[in-house]
Amino acid sequence: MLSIQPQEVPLTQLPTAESLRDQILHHLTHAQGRGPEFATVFDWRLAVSYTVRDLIVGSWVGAIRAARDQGAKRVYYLSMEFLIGRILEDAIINLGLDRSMDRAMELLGLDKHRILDDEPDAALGNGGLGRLAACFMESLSSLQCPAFGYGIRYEHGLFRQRFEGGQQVETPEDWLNQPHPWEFVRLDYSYTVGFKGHVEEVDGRAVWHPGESVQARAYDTPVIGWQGDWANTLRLWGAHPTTLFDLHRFNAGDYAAAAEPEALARTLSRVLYPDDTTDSGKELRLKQEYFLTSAALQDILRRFLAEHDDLELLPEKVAIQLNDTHPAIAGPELIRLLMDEHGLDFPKARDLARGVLNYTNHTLLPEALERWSTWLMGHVLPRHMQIIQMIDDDHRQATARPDHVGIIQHDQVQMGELAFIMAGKVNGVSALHTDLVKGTVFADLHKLHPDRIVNQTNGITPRRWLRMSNPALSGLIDRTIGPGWTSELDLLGGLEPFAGDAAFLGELRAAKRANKVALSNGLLAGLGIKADPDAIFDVQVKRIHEYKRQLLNILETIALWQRIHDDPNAGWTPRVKIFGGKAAPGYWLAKTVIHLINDVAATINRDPVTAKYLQIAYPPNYNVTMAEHLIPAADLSEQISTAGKEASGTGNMKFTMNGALTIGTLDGANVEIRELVGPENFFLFGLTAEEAAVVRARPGHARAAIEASENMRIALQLIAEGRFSGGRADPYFALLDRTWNDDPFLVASDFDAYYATQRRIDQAFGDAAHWDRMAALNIARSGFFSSDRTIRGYMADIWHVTPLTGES
Ligand code: T68
Repeated sequence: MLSIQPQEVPLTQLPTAESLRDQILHHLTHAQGRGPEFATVFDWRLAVSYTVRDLIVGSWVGAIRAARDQGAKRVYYLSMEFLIGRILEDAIINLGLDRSMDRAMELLGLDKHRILDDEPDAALGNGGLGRLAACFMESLSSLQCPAFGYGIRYEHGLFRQRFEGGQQVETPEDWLNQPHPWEFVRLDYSYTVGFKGHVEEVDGRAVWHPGESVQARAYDTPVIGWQGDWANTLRLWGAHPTTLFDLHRFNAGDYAAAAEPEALARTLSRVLYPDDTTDSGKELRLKQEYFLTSAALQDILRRFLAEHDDLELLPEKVAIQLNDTHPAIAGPELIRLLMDEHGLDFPKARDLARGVLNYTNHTLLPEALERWSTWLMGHVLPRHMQIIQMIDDDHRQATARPDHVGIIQHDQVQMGELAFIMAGKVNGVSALHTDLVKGTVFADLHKLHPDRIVNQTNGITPRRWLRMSNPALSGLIDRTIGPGWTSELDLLGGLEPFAGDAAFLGELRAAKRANKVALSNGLLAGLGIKADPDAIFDVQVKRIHEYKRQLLNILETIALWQRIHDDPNAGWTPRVKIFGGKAAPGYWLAKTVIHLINDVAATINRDPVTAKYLQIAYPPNYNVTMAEHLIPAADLSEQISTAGKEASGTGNMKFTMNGALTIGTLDGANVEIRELVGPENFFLFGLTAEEAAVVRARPGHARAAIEASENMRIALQLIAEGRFSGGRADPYFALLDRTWNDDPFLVASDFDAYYATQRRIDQAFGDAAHWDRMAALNIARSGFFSSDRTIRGYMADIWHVTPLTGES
């Protein structure tokens, strides 16, 4: 037993600038082995990071000890993606060190921005789903809820994007080719994960003999909460070979084959799949999903059994959240561990598994619903295929369900159905989305289990997305209502009376303008684009996908350009259209849209007649860090997905909180944003989800809408003439053909409403006082969209956990 007292202390007193300076110099010397006169920016960044890290570990170890000592229920968030971005500045802010660290860097003669900018983004995710997981981790710590995030330590995160001739080119991302100061490798927490092989029956019990295996090794990163009192663990698994090297094959001269075990293992945690909301169905992806899930569940059971000796207590002590179906193999895996390793019978194992597992659905798009052929599942995970069959048979018998309902359909394992059937609770991510989940994808299962589906509208952490990324605005809010909003975002409501206060609105405008000037300077330096800070900054940043309708935006831009060009003196409101986002490398049509935006930008930006009124910027390689610069500088937020297609959106919330107004459809969380900020402070357009379904079913809907819309015809005609592509139209034939003849996302049917709403926005922007008032009300009423509120909802309705209080 422990006979010595713990040495680490939680941060009760903030260090002074002088002590930070000394610690930085200490780490520079002792961790980096450099004197200040020889140190590179990288050396300094690591020294600063270690200094900050030292101030986190006390709370971290304390939090882990408190949870263990109190035998607390733990929350486990299983996700194939954690889109973290940079860590250093976030940690500085949450520890409350921003001022003293600024001063410490000054004392050392360091340029703070150069140091912060040296850190690569941890880009271990594609988009919203991965970023949500990162916001949730931060809120879990800020709320002192004992939790672990489990994911994969991808060597290569989401690819880097550049443009060549306007087209997307992908190159590998390489964040781990340099030391990563935030992680702690735990060689003592390693688990074997098997694949393939066969199942044998021994004395009536199944014994799985895997044909391949790898070792999952834990790499831990502390996630510090607001004010530094609590840190949870993000545990990412790295894959390593179980047998290092095949010496027999090596000695026989077959050097490549000798290294095979290593090669197999390393591919598992090598690279993040870059497909967002599409199911690529590859064997490696299934293996990655099982690798994460099995390692996490083995770790969860190990921790549970170290504290409790009765497996019956599992549901009381463990809550597991499956972030989409990607870790849905958790149901069969937990049953397998409980039956094959701990000797429980199937009904007991099933009930315990259902007592701990919950599932979040993030999409209704049919192409995103994971399905694996029973052949592949049986080949890669033969024991799990047997258990899936048992779960499905058991559910059929228990519910007398219709034949078309169930996990296995048409020789495919449907992971959504598997996750649903094995979950205590299933949740959607916005009110509208949850209703659609109940009414469409899971309509039959919902009828059989009417209490299972609940809603938890997404949220974002105000620490990163307001306090850190928008110091100008957060400073104003602090001065106006005090800093309490940072942890109780509803306090932003206190700004409401100031929406009529000219002095406050003036400062709000000044803060926005400062952010716009900074962005404008960046666009000039990076892209050579002259963005007038007094123009509307109109921003659409997100993955490029047909349903998100960047095409609608660029077609409107083309039509507008033509109108300005025809009549330049008609009093146009200057606009800068800003796009950002990546397309999945295999998503050809999305890549065509990127090409089109870049082609259109190149033509329009050099038109001297319209230059004052319209500029287009598409900086490459949109990521979390770029979002942190773009969102605070936006006047207008584009949330224009086809109604019924965007499950929630979280970018929409970030813009609202930063005082941008939204042009949007009644989709996902836009619906709730509009209700809360007030319909008069939101620019709504377009078909509803119900209307969209009706129009989509009408043959020739796109052609009819195009024929009725002069503006849309102008835009399509210019593309067809090759006006943006050197007289050649062939790059866009397929896109035009699809727009005229298919248009599943109803760009044509919503075009005129969108164009007209943009012109209303031109008018509204001209009335600065009124615009500022609307912006202020958007901020004041955005408190609901804190991920603290979301996490409190999960804690109360799904996990049944309460926060802990720190040291026991
Ligand atoms: C997003 N989904 C939703 N998926 O599109 C968005 N998918 O509306 C929602 O706000 C967000 O989840 C959070 O709930 C995704 O981001 C993926 O990234 C993804 C990745 C791999 C496979 C499938």
